[in-house]
Amino acid sequence: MFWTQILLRDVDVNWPTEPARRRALHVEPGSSRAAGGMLLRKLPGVSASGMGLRLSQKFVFLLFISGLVTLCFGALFFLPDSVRLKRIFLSKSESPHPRGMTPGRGDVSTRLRALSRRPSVSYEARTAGRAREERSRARAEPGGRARDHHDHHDAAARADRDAGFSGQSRDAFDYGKLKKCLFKPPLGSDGGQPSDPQARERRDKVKEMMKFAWENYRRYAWGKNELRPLTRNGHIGNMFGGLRGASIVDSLDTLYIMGLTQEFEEAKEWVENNLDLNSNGEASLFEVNIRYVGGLLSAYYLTGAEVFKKKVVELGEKLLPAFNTPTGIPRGVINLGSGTSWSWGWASAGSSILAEFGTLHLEFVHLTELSGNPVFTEKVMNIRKVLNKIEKPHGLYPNFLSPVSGNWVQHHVSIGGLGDSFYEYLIKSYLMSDKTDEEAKKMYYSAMDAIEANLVQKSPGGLTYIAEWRGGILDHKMGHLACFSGGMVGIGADDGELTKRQHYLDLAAEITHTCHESYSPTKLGPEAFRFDAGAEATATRLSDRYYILRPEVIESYMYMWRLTHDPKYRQWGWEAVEALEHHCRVEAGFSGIRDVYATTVSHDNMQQSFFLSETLKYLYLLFSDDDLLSLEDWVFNTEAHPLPIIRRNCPPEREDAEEAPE
Ligand code: DMJ
Repeated sequence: MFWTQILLRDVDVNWPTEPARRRALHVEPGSSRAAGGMLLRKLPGVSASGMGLRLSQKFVFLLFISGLVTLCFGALFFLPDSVRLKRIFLSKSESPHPRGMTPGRGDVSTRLRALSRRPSVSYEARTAGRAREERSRARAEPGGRARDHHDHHDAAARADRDAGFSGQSRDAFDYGKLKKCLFKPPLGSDGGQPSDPQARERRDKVKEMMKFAWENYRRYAWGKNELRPLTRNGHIGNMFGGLRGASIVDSLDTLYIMGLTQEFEEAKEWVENNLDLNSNGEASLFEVNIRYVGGLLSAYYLTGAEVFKKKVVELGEKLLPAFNTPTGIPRGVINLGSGTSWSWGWASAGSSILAEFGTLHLEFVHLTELSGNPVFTEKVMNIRKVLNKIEKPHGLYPNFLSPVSGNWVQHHVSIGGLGDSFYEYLIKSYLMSDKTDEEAKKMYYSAMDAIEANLVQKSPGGLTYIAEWRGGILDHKMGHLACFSGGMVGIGADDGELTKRQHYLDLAAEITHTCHESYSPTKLGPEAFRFDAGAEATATRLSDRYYILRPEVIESYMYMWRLTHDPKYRQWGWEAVEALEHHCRVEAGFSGIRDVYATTVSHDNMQQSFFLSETLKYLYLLFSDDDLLSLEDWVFNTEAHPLPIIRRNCPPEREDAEEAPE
């Protein structure tokens, strides 16, 4: 029965609830699943010998018998390699999935690989031949690989998927074409050096901060995930499933764009020789994706160094088993060694978190780009499908969803923690697709309508904020995390309805202003601030007063600067630099602080990897010219790793151009 269930599940990635699954195993007239159910039935009026039957009855009986034989024979193809019968029917050189029987979505081959984790050499060798054959067939088709977003991977990609990708030689991703089709060189005409002398000086200061943070990490915590700057040692934690070097991978692109060449080379060498992906711990799918997958992707796109591509595709494959749920909505935690996945213990009723499964899209689409393997894009497109199917209360997306039933588990809505980057990835998916992903666009602007109608509020003091929603009741609180939304609403302004563009830009500016207001008196902001009981963007609970070097407010300054060139954003960014220097810089690195309102500072002894990846990068970009990682060419993932906009065709003016010069 087990393999029958696999076969049935394979047909429909949106596998229904447990009772529905049980129902589906019984006969449904006209259903392709009926054969299994027929076995359980007696044909009325048929004697055991089959004698004395009417012609039509004989015909039905014969049809049934031949169907049964075909089914049994077909089933042999899905049995594991070691099953003896299969060896009788298949010669050694044949693929276990002959052409025409290649599993479709849901991908049995992936599933079986996930169970055994290591595909046998003979399996890879067998399928690689087919992959080559299909690739050449695909190339011969008119339009070749670059036809369009949805079908360009076609047969070649399907075959490659079955063969497994990492470590194999395959048609190279056309890195030269990517570079050629950028409007601007990634590092700008002069590394983004600003002409304004004050901005130049401030940018140099940020670079010095990065160098200081990096050197201390290197000295005291090299190879560990994060630096503990007070105790001068490394922190590993339990978010990355045994993976190490989170600060290294998160820093690669920051070091590169800042021109810290020697540091970048060291980091690259570490990735090459020491980033061991064969770890066996429990990882957060979300964190590994945004930091490791995002960091490696950016490093590849900026430098073209193959090592990053190879590592990132290999890592991406290890994340796939998390999607093996009845709905295809991934669970939050995955063991990178065994592929077993489960939900966070704290997530109600085994649910998955909106901000986690909704923050995979950009990276997974790029994994498909680099590997040619459509499975990554299929997985995230299926998440969309599930989300589009279910009813949304007042058009809002609650934060908890069951990966089993595909239903919301609790009606808590937030643009801050648990929800945040889901919304961010909708608009960024649209932008990253070169504005072709209309579905993402539609989802983003409808979500914005619902957020504006239900969550956006004005405080008595005139501050605009985005409240949280608990089953219809507003909680007048905004988290530091929610402050990314100033930038998000800003970058989405241009593609909104014509009549709403200015409104979006104003809203973005108002949110950013509110978040800046929360940054007093130390000029660093609390984890959460409130707008009730007389509070105006202040933390009223002791437990909300900490600051862990988070980037979101500065991120919004950076986007608003690029969109408006209003000098106040650079000024606010500089205030943050001074505050970081004053309150967070210690002898051996930067540390978060426990209370942003306290006059005597208390450090939390942690230099978060996102401080190097995001906070310092956004500050550096804020004081740089706009052509450094131009928004015309790049979209930042939620960990500030730049990913290129995917252009199916070069802009006409770049068609015959040389590669964008450095
Ligand atoms: C980062 O890892 C990412 O920005 C994520 O989206 C939210 N939390 C941290 C920074 O605060």
